[in-house]
Amino acid sequence: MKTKTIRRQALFALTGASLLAASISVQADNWRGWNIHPDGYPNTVALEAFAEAVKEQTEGRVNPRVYNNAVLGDQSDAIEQTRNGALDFANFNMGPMGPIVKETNVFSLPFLFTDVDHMHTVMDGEIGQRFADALEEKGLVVLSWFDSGARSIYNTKHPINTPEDVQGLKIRVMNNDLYVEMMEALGGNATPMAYGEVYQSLTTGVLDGAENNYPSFESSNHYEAAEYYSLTEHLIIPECLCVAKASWEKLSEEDQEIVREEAMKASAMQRELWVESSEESRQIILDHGVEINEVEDKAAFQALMEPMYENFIANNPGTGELIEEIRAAQ
Ligand code: GTR
Repeated sequence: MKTKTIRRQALFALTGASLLAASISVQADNWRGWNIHPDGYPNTVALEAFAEAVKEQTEGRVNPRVYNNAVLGDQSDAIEQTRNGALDFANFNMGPMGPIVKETNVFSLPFLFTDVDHMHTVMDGEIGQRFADALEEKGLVVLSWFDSGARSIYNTKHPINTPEDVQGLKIRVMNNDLYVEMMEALGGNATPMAYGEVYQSLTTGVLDGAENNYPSFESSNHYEAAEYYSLTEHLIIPECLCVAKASWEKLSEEDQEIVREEAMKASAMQRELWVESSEESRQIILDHGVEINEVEDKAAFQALMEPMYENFIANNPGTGELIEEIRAAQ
């Protein structure tokens, strides 16, 4: 009899505890975060540190979880899903953002920034804030800006030294018409494709090449298929750490402050890791036997981009001044 009562009391206590747990988890914002990169990539490490710190600092009120390797969908889908609040946060590249937030297309103009430091100066200042405002109007609250180095062309055929070397190559580009224009101006055949499909397309010969920075060329294993990496450095594209506006607005001011602060820390961490990781990736690629070449005459590539700039400015009023402002912000 006695044992039974104890058991019943224990059962009751257990039910009470699980009810309490259930009510806590109802109150907690369980955030789902989209990430295209694998484990160990600088962005992944920074996003995971962000998730952990937010959970700790908000005492579990916000509980973010990062889903790696684009398992929640390709980048263009994920941007839409975050805009409509189906996903809560993400690290997005401004390339595939262009078709959705038109203002960000300016970052897809080749050779816009002179180097990565220039990009950071612009994004961390007043001009960057204007882009954050444009993204917010489309449902994405920018918390901080990440690095994504400079993108260069790699392919399975030969080193690229001049635009003539690009002639006829089937090159994957990110999902944005501006990259089709860019590649065609160089004489290549542009193929827009989701990141996750590129590896197989390179190994089966559907593609001759693609373009990306060191850490992505390495972590995607594209270097196993493409043995020529030519440092065209034609695109330097900022990335954001952003939150769905719907998720953001549910937070108290105090929690918004915590989340923003942790995102700034994550950005500092990502930028630092980026530098180390680029060097490590370069070494892995070289050890594998990939031929890396400097491109001496980048001016020849830049000259072919002039019509693209002219079209862009003609089709997007006000961007001529903006481009000049960005260029002057050194
Ligand atoms: C990476 C970037 C990703 C994605 C990818 C791609 O460098 O970080 O967000 O844009 O390139 O080429 O699709």
